[in-house]
Amino acid sequence: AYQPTPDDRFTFGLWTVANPGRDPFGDAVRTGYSPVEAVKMLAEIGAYGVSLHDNDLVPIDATPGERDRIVNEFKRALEETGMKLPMATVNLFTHPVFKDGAFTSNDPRVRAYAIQKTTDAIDLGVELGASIFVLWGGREGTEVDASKDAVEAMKRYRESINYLCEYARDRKYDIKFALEAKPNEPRGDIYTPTTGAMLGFISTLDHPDMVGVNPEVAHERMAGLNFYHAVAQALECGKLFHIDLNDQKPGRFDQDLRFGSEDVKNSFFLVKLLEDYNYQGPLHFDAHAYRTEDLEGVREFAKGCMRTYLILKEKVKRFNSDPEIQGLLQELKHHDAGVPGFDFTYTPAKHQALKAAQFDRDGIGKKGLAYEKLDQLTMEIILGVR
Ligand code: 3MF
Ligand code: MG
Ligand code: MG
Ligand code: MG
Repeated sequence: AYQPTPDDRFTFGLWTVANPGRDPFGDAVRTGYSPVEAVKMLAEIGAYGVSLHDNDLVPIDATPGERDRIVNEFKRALEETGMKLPMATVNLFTHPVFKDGAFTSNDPRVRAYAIQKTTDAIDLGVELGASIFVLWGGREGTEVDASKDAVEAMKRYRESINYLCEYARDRKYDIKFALEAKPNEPRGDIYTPTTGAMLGFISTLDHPDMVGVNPEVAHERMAGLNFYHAVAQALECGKLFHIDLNDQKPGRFDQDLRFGSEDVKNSFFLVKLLEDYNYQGPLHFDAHAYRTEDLEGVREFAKGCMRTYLILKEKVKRFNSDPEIQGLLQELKHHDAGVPGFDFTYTPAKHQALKAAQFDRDGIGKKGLAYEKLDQLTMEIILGVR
């Protein structure tokens, strides 16, 4: 049981299992999996596919000949294992040229280079079969607000995303963009810091239909937000194009912990949301193994991410078919009779009905809602005794 298969659509960033365990205070502790090794290992443990940044595969200074050799070798690994590559992205954060931003840099040469690098990365992604292109603006922000007009920065950001959409349309690429928000790290503050802020930004683009979001558990939780709520909003407006699954303690540096290893309850509601609403995109892990681990530990980490998702998926089934829980939820719906003549859409006549309605304010306010019981039953399902 809980053995993943490609039908489960689990994917991992190449950078996740390649992660060498470096941190701001310590050196690499392991040589992570190379791209070809990662594809083979992940295929063995039942994943569906992988994703990549351009430079996870092709070094930034590769010659065109080297690029083609590397890409062909990687394609062969995908073919041999049957692994897919549904998502690609671009690294606009490692090289010093991006130290003060990419699309929002004050320097037009940096902005132009960022667009050049991104369009090349889109070509690479499409060549490898990607239909989703993620953009995480890790360096799009500031420490020194005197240095950059934040209004101007939004305009530059919009101009760049509009350019990328035009490029994809001109090339007739079957690709959509997913914007990934993060409140801070590596910048002191990053622009459009939450999934909600991204959704607002998207509605100002030239081709909003081509652009959605890629929310990440750790990123919303760093800011103390409820990730389940953030994803629900994105899903409800048809913008959940992709998702980065991991885990995180609130208010800390970006920990990228194994999925479900920290906040089991929020993870449960996240899985419930994705399953109940039939999210069909990749279930993508953007996390890494603890710094204590060797390659065997990295493999255990990857297995654990998928296994926990499948366990929580089964818990969701239990929740959805538990007679006592469903009874409580049913009772909460008994108000559905509502108010005669009023259905929450405005017409002058319906508003007359609303104006005339009598509400038992005190009675409604007094009645308990039995949420203690509901939550305890939910916890007992999660804890495995129900
Ligand atoms: C950083 C991230 C990034 C993005 C990646 C995809 C390295 O916190 O989450 O992972 O997910 O760049 O766009
Ligand atoms: Mg992250
Ligand atoms: Mg990270
Ligand atoms: Mg991410």
